[in-house]
Amino acid sequence: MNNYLMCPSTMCMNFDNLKEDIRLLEEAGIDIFHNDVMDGSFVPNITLGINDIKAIRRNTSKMIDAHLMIENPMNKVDWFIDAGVDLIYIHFESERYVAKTLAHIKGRGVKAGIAINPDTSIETVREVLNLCDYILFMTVNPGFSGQKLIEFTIDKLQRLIALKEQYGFKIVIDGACSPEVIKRLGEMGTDGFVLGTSALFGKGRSYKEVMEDLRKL
Ligand code: S6P
Ligand code: MG
Repeated sequence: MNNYLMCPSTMCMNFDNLKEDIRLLEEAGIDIFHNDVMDGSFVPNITLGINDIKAIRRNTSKMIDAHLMIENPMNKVDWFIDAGVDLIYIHFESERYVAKTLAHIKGRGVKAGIAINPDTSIETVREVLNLCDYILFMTVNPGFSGQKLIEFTIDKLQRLIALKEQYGFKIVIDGACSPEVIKRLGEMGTDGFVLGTSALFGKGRSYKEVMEDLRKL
């Protein structure tokens, strides 16, 4: 059994029956609820907001994150911390004061991380790696579920994995994490995966059955 951090993407959940869906995912052995927050400006889509995250928080004691795909997150991270998230990812391109924002998040006792877009180089984010507890490594352009993995990101992933020991961060992959991708990138040294339509949701089987197979990869 692997112990990858398995992070279901909550925007793929059944919001008609949120409480029960959370319970079923917990029972299936997931680790972190991954909450995609989009503002329709930084990315061309709008998804979860503060009230959705508060509802998820009320119904689980598991770790929950907020993946902020919004402009100028510095002004807004406190809203998410007050809503009870345990980990916040911000995008380097969305914020003028990245280090200051990461330090602020950590100062409030919450884990912090950056999300690295496919086009963003490690050199661009190098100065803030020492402030990151987690890195959200994007293998698709942010905005939508159900996309195809962008293959040229894998070379960069290899180089980021080589820096893990020096900086002590964990790497979570976001986008197109199918069972094949989880096996391949897990063997390379990745710590966790966001589970969306490629691995977990809409498979016509219970979360428990699907997760049992994913744990064997
Ligand atoms: C995309 C977002 C992701 C997706 C997830 C969906 O902008 O950040 O978290 O929800 O990647 O997974 P899949 O398997 O449908 O690509
Ligand atoms: Mg995400």
